[in-house]
Amino acid sequence: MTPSPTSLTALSSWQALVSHSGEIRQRSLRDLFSEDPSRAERMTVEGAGLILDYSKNLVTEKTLSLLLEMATQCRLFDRIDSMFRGEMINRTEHRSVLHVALRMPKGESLVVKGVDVVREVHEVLDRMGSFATRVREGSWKGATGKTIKNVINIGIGGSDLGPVMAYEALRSYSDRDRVFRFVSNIDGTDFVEATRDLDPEETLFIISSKTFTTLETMTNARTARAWLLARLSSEESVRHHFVAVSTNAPEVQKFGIDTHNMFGFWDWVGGRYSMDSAIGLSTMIAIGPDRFQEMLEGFHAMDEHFHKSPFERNLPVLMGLLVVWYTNFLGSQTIAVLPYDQYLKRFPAYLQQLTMESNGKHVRTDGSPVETTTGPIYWGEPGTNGQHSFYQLLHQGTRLIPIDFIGFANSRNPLGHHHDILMANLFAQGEALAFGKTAEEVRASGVPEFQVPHRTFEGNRPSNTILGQELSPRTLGALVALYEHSVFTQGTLWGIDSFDQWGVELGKVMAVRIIEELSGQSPKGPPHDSGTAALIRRYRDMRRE
Ligand code: G6Q
Repeated sequence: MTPSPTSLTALSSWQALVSHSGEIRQRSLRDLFSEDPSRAERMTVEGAGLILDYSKNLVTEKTLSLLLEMATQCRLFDRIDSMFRGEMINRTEHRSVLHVALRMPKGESLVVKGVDVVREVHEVLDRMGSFATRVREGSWKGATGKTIKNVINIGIGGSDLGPVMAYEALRSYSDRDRVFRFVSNIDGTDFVEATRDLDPEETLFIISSKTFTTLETMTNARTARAWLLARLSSEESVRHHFVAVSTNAPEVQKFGIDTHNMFGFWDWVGGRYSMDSAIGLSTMIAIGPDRFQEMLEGFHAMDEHFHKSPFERNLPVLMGLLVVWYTNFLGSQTIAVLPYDQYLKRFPAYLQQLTMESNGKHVRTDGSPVETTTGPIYWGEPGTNGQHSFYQLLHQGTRLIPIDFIGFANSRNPLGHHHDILMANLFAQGEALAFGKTAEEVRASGVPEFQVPHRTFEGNRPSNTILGQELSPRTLGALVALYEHSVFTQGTLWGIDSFDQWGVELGKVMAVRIIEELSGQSPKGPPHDSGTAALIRRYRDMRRE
């Protein structure tokens, strides 16, 4: 039987935080900063090459000590340690959760159920390295002897979002002689647009699917095979143009992919925690095995920091606790992630899965209802574009939206003053949001009276600033691990299983049933509601063929 998680709301720290939140609502960041000139210095921590300045949050020393006490009362350290030891903490799926083993250095060992998983990880990494090198050097040829110039990853969810995000983030390190594309959507447009200008003889498909049964991926994979065979009629050519990343060797073989060209991983790697496993094969081909290794080192450095640093200086723990603070005590519903780096344009989309699939849960590990609101909605866009769009609501809207600003001291593309202007905007936004502009200040600047309310900024809008040297593979690894572990911290406090995703099942099952009906088969199972039935009828009437 699954033991009941700690009752969060019964904890003394919870009760104290409830009453303390009333005090904090009366405080302003202006006051907190003017009362304590060393606030920013005290509330800045460093780990794995990243700096987190959390001073512009609606917290005092007391808030932090109560949040840290709550983490201790929820036995956060034991849970972290259980994950690192490979215990079966994903209880609803009876699995260990060992993405941290994917980035342990060669030579270390972690034995789970009698198997040294680190050794297995490095065996796969070595095979990936040889394959990636052959593609990069041009010695892996297509069936007609042409060099591979195009690499297309076909996958969805965790088998797509990480690879796309990492490719975009590390594009400046990538092999510019090759085209990298990603097909995920079942919408045929995705495949057609990704391949329309490519030569099948020069194209390699990586079919990335842990299960190798996912409807979208397998449909796209079969379409890719037909596209290839329309040019190269021999079935034999498939093995030159398709490789697989999967845990399901029999299905890979059935598809016609040589299992020598399959790169495996394990049931203890969750899809959304898999970009540093073999699912990262496209990343490795793009940036090369050495850079991929640097990315793993960045992940590992943050893992070590999370496992070994005291909570009060622990970046993921602090960020996770702040999310719980805003979500449960100050009533915020969302978190905005605003990277001031164009290469991170897909980072918010990646984080949406990581955070919301992990912590969008309504029951706890023992099946009992959660006691509090859980996973907030994550969203975002790169700065400065967002400033000319939704920042109005951040500055003067009626909602409390904590923000994570992300920026780097150095640009990968130094160009005149661009980078200083970019970073000036990041710093200015954090400052303006926190301190605003009072009516008196507005008046003093000569604004006509009728405009004063419109041009007043109440401030007190919280943000974190995450700063790194530059967006390198190592920094990216550390940044992703920072969010992975922040999610884990939040999930532990809420007592939920952050590693399952049962909520995506129902819609999948219902779609399969409706697919049959759209192709003319009579409905099976219980009747649809009248609205859905009418939509299906209308669609069939409107469809051209
Ligand atoms: C992630 C989820 C989910 C999964 C996709 C693809 O944590 O499990 O997004 O990654 O459904 O699954 P396959 O890799 O099995 O095709």
